[in-house]
Amino acid sequence: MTKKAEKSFTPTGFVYKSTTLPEATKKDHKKLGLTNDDVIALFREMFLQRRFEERAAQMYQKGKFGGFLHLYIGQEAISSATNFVLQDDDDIITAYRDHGFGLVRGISAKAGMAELFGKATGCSNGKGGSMHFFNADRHFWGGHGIVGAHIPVGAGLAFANKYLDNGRISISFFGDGAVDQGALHEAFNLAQLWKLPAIFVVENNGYSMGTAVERHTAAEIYKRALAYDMKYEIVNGMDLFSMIEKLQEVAKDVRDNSIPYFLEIRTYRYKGHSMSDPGNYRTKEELDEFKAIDPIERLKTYMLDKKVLKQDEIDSIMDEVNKEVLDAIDFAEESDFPAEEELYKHIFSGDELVIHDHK
Ligand SMILES: Cc1ncc(C[n+]2csc(CCOP(=O)(O)OP(=O)(O)O)c2C)c(N)n1
Ligand SMILES: [Mg+2]
Repeated sequence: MTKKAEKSFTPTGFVYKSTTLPEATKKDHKKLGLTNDDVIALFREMFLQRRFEERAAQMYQKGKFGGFLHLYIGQEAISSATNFVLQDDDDIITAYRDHGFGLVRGISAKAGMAELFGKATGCSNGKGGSMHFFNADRHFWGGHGIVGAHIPVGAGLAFANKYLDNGRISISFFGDGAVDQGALHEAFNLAQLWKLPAIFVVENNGYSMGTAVERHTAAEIYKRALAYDMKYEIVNGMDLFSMIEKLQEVAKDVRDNSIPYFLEIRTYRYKGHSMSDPGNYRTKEELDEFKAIDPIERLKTYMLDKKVLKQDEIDSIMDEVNKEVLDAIDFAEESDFPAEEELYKHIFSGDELVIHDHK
């Protein structure tokens, strides 16, 4: 028998405990150690992720490429805060909603768009597609399609870092749909037993495909940490500064003390699960409530209030990003598909991937 959702996911009033957002931080960016230039760069980067995906969706609808396309729109504060706080050689791994992490971890808009188009100039040489962005140079280990299966890989990256005693940490992202997979529990158990320097992050966006979180999981998600005596926090993923503040604290603890940590990030995806999802399982009112706390719009308002930038300066950054993405589309269209013999490459280790740096 299915349990009928009492009401859907809202950011404000009480509906279901798992989906109540913690309050956004009221902190000034300078108190978090950010300069005005940092804030501007973070805004640009978040907007690049957004615009890249808006255009990718258009290209998909025009039939320029096929397969799956899962958009990260609404969740961009999480990838940007992560890349800002972590060291360049800390290891990041995520599931299939991976374009944002790829873009913040050094994959150019051109290499990303070409990958979506299946072209040889893409970040995975056109053979990975949307779900398999990857940039080993910047310690971004993908892009994984099987729900929960990459969580033990994230623990393994932390194990390697501990074994090599190199001071690096790993951070693994997964959706709320992954928390009841056995792989998560195996990874949590060993991570805590072996005190691995690993941050495990659930991006709780309220839904696993079309199933609301209160209909697919039996208890508050952060409580998974309690069974393993693991430290945990709940973070507001719709607010860049809340994310940065918490990650600074947690990354330091994990690095200094070699311990695992679990973060439940509460966030929202504005688009459907993938391009074929019309999103009939949620109301327009719910969507509007979350749009009112859009992390990018919120940052724009903050920059204007604090006089970090004026409106025309924000507009010119957005114009520049628009152009960067349009150029990426031209580049992807003009690039070639991989040659036939490429089919047999990169199946076993030893075949080096061609790294394209299309800035
Ligand atoms: C083991 C496994 N079971 C089922 C699927 C099909 N599937 C793909 S995405 C998805 C939903 C996952 O939702 P969530 O973890 O909340 O991530 P989100 O899409 O919200 O980012 C499912 C069930 C899969 N890819 N792997
Ligand atoms: Mg989800």
